[in-house]
Amino acid sequence: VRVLFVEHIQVTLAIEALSAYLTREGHRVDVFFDPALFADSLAPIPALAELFNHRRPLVDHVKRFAPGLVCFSVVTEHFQWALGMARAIKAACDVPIVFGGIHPTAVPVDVLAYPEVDYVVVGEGEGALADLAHALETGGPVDGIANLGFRAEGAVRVNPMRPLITDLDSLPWPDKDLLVHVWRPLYGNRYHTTASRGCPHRCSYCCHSFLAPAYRGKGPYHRVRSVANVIAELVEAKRRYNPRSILIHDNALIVDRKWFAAFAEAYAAEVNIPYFCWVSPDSINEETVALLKKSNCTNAWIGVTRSPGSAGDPGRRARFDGSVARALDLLRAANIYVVADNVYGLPGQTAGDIRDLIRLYIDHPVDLTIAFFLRYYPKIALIDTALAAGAITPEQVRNIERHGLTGTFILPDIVTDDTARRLSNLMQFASYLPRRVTQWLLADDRRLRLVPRRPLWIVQVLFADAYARLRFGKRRIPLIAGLVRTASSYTAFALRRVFYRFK
Ligand code: B12
Ligand code: SF4
Repeated sequence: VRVLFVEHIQVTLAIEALSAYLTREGHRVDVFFDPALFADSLAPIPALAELFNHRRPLVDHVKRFAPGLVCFSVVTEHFQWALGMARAIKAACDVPIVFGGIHPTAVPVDVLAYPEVDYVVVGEGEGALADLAHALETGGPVDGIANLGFRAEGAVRVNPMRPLITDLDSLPWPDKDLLVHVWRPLYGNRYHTTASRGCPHRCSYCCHSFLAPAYRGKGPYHRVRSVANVIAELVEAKRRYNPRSILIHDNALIVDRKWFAAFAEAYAAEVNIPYFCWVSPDSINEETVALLKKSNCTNAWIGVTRSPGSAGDPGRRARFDGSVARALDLLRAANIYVVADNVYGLPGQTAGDIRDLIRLYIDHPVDLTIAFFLRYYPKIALIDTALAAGAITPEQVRNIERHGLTGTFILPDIVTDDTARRLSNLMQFASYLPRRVTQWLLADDRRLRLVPRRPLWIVQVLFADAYARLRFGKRRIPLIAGLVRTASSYTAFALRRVFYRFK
């Protein structure tokens, strides 16, 4: 059957994975990319988003391609966008629409309450989507398809999930050609991939806190591709796209050290393109840093929730003892660009915790400190803690689950306390400011008022780039160049939309 994916802002691995799988099964796949201008949670401007909306071009595309199935991969904050697009399609043509991805997986019944959605797929989508496409093509029944949710006789039914795919090598590589004209300019010819599925950790604000229990009894949750399979994909990527860098999206690349040692050896020998990856503090030691360095890892992201030694971590992130500081120092000593990722607004987190983080970055500077404000996504384990602590109300939970209303991500709408806002800004500069200045500001709440309370991330980008230029020279000035590239890509999208001629 002809299958159309509708893609929102980012080129996602999920759609590339599903496209490759359906193509191998003999279906014809196409994609419609909506840059969703001004609709991103980082800079939403509703009036402009409406002006630049891509509903009409999408409907034209649907009429032209005449799909037998339209697919959306939905994260919570894009749920309303996806519904709007689905509604536009339904108003113009009679074609079945399926929503898959993390949001429908978490709350399938809530998603199916919307009439514009015909089916949901919960969990891993390959098998269920192929079964659905096959059933629609042959006119066969859909009601027995594992992982599928649908409406039947006035009620919603969600079938049990099939076992997880244990042999990831059996899957085709992501279909990078699908949106190569988008990801190459948008990401600066950076190739995205992943070597595993699942995660060994269960941080309470993350999807794995509810996905892993939901999959209990369905096979091992954290699965890794063989080194040979990952390297073969990257060698092919090098040949085909000659990427500037590779971004490995695994939640933690170094879990099995033996696997990573083999990967690093093979990568250095056969790929050797600079790469970015996520590491967890407890996986970092002299040996793993040497392997990262040897295999040409230039940027490492590391998740930090609280500073080392803090008691009781409501985020339940992986172990945080002295390993965080040590990991930061080892990575920096190896001349790897270190990005420290922090979560603010956790229930029970205090201004004192942010002060601890600032002290951490004074003593153990990093290249970039990112601070994201917690958002409650449907079914994450932290919701129970937050409800019990009165940090959110049952009505807010209902709105998140039913309508995908999660609030903003980068603006501290959850943190209303001015001191916390100022501290969060100071933390983002703690690695760049002279330590005495930071210590002076930190020592007294009256001095802290010199730090603005509004988010300063644009200023931070300028500082971070200047700092990187000093540390690494010209070869790595990642942020401004990235922002300029993104801005020019989106301007091109906007112009194309302005001059779009309706069919
Ligand atoms: C890598 C990643 C990213 C990368 C994506 C890079 C890329 N080119 O793909 C980047 C950094 C860009 C990113 C951005 C964002 N991300 Co992100 N990301 C992830 C991560 C770590 C892995 C996702 C992935 O690609 N997995 C590999 C693919 C193959 O698997 P999959 O996504 O699980 O898809 C399978 C099934 O879900 C299903 N499926 C998925 N879509 C569909 C569609 C159909 C029709 C069907 C049938 C099935 C189906 O089938 C797929 C194959 O089995 C997940 C956490 C996780 N481990 O899942 C978070 C995660 C998805 N991200 C999250 C968030 C919040 C975001 C952002 C909204 C952040 C932001 N404000 O910018 C954006 C949104 C981007 C977008 N348009 O989707 C949240 C979503 C939570 C929620 N409930 O919405 C997650 C779950 C992390 C978390 N906090 O728990 N992300
Ligand atoms: S380590 Fe990262 S991906 Fe894994 S559970 Fe924690 S936040 Fe989620």
